[in-house]
Amino acid sequence: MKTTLKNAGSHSDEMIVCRSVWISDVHLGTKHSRVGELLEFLRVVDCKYLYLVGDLIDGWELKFRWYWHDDYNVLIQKLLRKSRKLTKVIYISGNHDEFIEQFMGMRFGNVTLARQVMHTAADGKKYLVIHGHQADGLTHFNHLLEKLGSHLYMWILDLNLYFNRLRRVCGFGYWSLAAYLKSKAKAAVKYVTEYEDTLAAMARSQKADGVICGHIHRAEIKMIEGVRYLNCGDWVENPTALIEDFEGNIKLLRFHENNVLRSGRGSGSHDSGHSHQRNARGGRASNRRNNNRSGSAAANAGILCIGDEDAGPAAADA
Ligand SMILES: [Mn+2]
Repeated sequence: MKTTLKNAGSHSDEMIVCRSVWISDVHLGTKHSRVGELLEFLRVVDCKYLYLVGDLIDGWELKFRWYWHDDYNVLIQKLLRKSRKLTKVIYISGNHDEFIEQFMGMRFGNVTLARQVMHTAADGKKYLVIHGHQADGLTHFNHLLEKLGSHLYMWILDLNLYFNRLRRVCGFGYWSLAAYLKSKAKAAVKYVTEYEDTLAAMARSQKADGVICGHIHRAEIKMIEGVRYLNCGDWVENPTALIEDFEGNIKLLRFHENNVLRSGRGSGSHDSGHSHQRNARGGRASNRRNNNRSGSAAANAGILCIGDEDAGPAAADA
């Protein structure tokens, strides 16, 4: 898995310069975490806001069986290094890394920890950024079932690994058993729909234009009754990321099994944004927290607001 992104599609040798990046569900601590590919991605991406939308570290799995690869340290160092430079790194807690919640309010380098934030895109649109497991409590999952499900899921991924080795030997391409099972199981389909609707409702209740989440390992961009629903997927099964360009367009990138980063579905139509080379750099404010400067303070009281300092038509100096 050493192929680089340099020969990825038509953007050869280019950096992906963009305003924001969202990734989630890296699940460090499980052997299925695609850290190598994530490092490749982070090497070529240059952004102002980097969101880790929960489940970066899999505390459940680590508690069960300690597994810490050398690459994990490289990844953490890379994230910290980015946060010391020009990237604001925001680490949102998920259900597998709830333990970070006890550190809320503390600083790790320049990394901001939060349960949820309100992101203002370059076009002034507001997005609630949240891992999404909070919606489970509102549906029908209980905690025990959830943990059981999580182990079953790991087991299916194990099975998937062996199965795909066999497929490769026989000359077939990659095929995800987990994705297949999820698409076939009626309960899973119902769960996903309920999940998406609940998240969209959460965004609506906070007067946001959309929601950006993770948790269900299913990358997606769609409209749900007037609210944009964006799920940044995962780095376990199908590595994906959401990226925002300097005009506020958000699109999905899929980092495929064959190591090609391709643009996926999504309403954002721009290419990877390198035509807007660094035009937001000049206006970069310091790394101070900017939760005190919100034009929509009434609607978003108590929630950390990020990105509003350089958003809106006035700030988009393209
Ligand atoms: Mn999760």
